[in-house]
Amino acid sequence: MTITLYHFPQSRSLRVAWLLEEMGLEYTLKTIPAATAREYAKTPEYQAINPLGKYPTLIDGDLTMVESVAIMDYLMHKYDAGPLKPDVSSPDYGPFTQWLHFGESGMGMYVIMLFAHSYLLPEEHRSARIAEWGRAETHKCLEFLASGLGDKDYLCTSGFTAADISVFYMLYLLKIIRQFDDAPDNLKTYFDRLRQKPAWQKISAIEA
Ligand SMILES: N[C@@H](CCC(=O)N[C@@H](CS)C(=O)NCC(=O)O)C(=O)O
Repeated sequence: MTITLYHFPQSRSLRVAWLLEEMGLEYTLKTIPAATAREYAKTPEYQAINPLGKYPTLIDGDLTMVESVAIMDYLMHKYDAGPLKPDVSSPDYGPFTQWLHFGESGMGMYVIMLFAHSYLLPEEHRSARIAEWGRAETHKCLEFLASGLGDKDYLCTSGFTAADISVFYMLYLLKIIRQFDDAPDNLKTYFDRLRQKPAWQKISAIEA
């Protein structure tokens, strides 16, 4: 079976690439340069595999999947995730599942609203009210995450898991748009700890 990941640097495909590295799976990375990613997403070639025109897309044999966290879940169930996914019998399993999804479903909308209305959109299309709403809701998410982390090194008591990869991506986006400076101290230390991971260093160094 050949795994192929369509990757656009700085996008959510980083989550999947990081997990593939940590799991030690063989895969082909199709990196689409950031400058042409939107155009490439509209081509018949890419539309045939992802009509939404988003990244990531994962192909595993006959299977094509979108949605970064769903892809992570799939990979961890299909292949040996080792300690990256606590066993269902472990007390960590519930928190693990919560944080894995919180990274996208819980935080994603607020972080993206803040991202879009303070950074991504042309200034004339930005709304200060939406940015403020996104900032306030993101702040709540960060406080919640910080209390879940407490004084642990990672979200699960067992150690580093895929849940850390999932939430890290949102912290990374906040860092890019300079909205992470007021984050709780334990989250800042956590972010610095995660970005030292060799697999993150490898995939985040891939040029756009
Ligand atoms: N919920 C989806 C979101 C996918 C998504 O919005 N990806 C962004 C990059 S992070 C994208 O492809 N944006 C390009 C565009 O919207 O044109 C996931 O987690 O995979």
